[in-house]
Amino acid sequence: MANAVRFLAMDAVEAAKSGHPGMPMGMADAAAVLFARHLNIDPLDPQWPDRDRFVLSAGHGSMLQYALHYLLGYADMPLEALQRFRQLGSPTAGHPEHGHCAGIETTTGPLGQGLATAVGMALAERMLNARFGDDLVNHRTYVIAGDGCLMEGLSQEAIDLAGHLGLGRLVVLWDNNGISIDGSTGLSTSTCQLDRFSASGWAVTETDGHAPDEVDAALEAAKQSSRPSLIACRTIIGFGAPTKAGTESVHGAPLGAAEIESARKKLDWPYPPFVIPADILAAWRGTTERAAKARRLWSQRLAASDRKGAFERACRGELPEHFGPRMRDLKEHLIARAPRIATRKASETALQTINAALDNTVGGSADLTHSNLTLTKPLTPVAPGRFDGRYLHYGIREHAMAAAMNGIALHGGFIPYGGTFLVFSDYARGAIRLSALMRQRVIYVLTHDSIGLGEDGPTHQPVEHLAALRAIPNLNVFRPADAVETAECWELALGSPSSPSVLCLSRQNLPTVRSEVLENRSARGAYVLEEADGSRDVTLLATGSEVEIALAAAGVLSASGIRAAVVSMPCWERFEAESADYRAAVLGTAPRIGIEAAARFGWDRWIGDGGAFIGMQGFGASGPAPELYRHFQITSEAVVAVAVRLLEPRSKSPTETSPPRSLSRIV
Ligand SMILES: Cc1ncc(C[n+]2csc(CCOP(=O)(O)OP(=O)(O)O)c2C)c(N)n1
Ligand SMILES: [Mg+2]
Repeated sequence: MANAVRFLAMDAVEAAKSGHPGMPMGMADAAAVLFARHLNIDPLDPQWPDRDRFVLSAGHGSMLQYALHYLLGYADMPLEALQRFRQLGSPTAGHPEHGHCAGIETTTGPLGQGLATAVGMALAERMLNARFGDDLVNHRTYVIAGDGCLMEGLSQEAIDLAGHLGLGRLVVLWDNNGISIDGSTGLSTSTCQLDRFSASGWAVTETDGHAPDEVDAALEAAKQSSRPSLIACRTIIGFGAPTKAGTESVHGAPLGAAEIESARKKLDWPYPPFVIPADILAAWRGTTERAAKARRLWSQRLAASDRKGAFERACRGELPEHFGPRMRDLKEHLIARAPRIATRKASETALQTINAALDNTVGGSADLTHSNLTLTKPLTPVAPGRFDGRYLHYGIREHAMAAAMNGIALHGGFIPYGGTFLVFSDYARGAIRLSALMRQRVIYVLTHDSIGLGEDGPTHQPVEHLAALRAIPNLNVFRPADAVETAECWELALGSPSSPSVLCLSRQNLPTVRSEVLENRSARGAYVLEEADGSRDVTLLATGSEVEIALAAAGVLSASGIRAAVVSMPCWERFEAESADYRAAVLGTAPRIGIEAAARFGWDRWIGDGGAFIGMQGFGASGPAPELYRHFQITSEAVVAVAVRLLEPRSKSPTETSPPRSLSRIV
């Protein structure tokens, strides 16, 4: 049965003239034991909520999983899909892509991500179990990770977190083949992985990955463990390839016809490419009966359960009907009070309503709870053995927090949100990118969003981060201007089931700029907050904390007879999705000035020709926030001066039109 996996992998990579045969060939024996004897998945119902989760963290070995899916009989994995491995439009993408075919629980390929995502899945399983009990939620999360996954720094964060929380239903099979792309892993590591996992509280065992009974026994033992388990499987990469096995040459290139022919002789596999003998295929298909039976029993328990409705609602992840009205009440309350508060504080206020109205939000922070203001009533912390909580102290592990949130969202049952400083989104970026690629509802609460954080200085002041996040497709980057917009943006983030969101929030206080709550105005991404009195001379475009500056500048300009409109742009992505007519009406035809305490990158899309930008040209500095705004000339005075210059008659000579010295850095 393992040889069936091996030859399908060899043949598919050969047909594609591209791919990674070594890992599937090396791990075929261990994976066959896992899939045939342990993993509870039913190809006839791939979405069964109580299925075991399988994560191929070593995503380059994708043919291992595709071959297994064909052998198990997944309807969307016919032989033709293997024959079209890595071809455009085929479900057999180069690396496993969530959503391309059933049973791919998460997208993998960036090494280490699968392992950290699986931690989130294992956590979600325990949390859902704490709510619905063993009858409805009682499954495991299995990972196959390679040397590369374990070398990545992300793995340390993930291992530490899983060990601390005691995620006993997480089982990692390590493809311990001692080879990566450059050659022996000895070129770059001498860590004892067993000691490393053990030090973080994992149960560890070593097996011969080509001895099915040893792997079987280790998996059996892992099921009994209350700690997460590492099963080191000593394997030979490219097992069965006569001349190339055990070397880096089988990692990521077709073996070639001659080597495959010799492998057929060596492993006594006298069948043509892509042909699996009927008895072996039948044996594989027969293995699914174990899980199918478990699923049938589970369905009976669900049907008889008085929690059926609640469980199905949790799995659907829909927002309850009372959510909209409660948010509306909150916004009306905010408008009546018009608080002058930081948007991080406004986010906390919104979360008080959200976390009370919804029972499936799971908050957290990477050790910045009191800065991100992410913890509200009625959330209590999740802790070892205490999975009924709804708040995660992720520790100083931004990347694992983001990956774990992906895992929680993918698992289902919860809506995860987690906080850190915006500047440290870089530390989580690999996983944020996957949230977007996988279209998961993960919400990032990123506070301290500009030089407005003040004294902590340039290491903590994001400059290029808004641009970098806006560059990620399918990621909504929100930067609300006040408490009302913050509530609106939270509502939009929660109401986007197939997009992750980033909320960029200020540390410093901001006035309430909105005075009505007729509709969620942030929903269109940008809108005219204050129209000019008559036809516009200039349009001021701003986000977040700089909307206040734009409004002040518009006031001064209008007093001197220059008609300025102010456009608040809390979410560029949503604005981009609006009709061209709407965008044109909002942006207007007058010269435009973009104002944002960040890099200019991306702003020219909105400013167009003949406009100007006021923001950051380089890194920030340490000092009180108001002084920094003056130092970097992100002030209403600067906006006014630039507007005046823009509106000067074009006929003047170049020297006359050049800006005053003090403003030349800005324009
Ligand atoms: C984050 C990241 N860095 C680099 C790569 C490129 N890459 C793909 S596989 C691989 C080597 C992985 O070694 P190992 O996990 O031991 O896989 P094996 O060669 O044993 O199949 C590398 C560097 C990647 N996919 N992800
Ligand atoms: Mg390896």
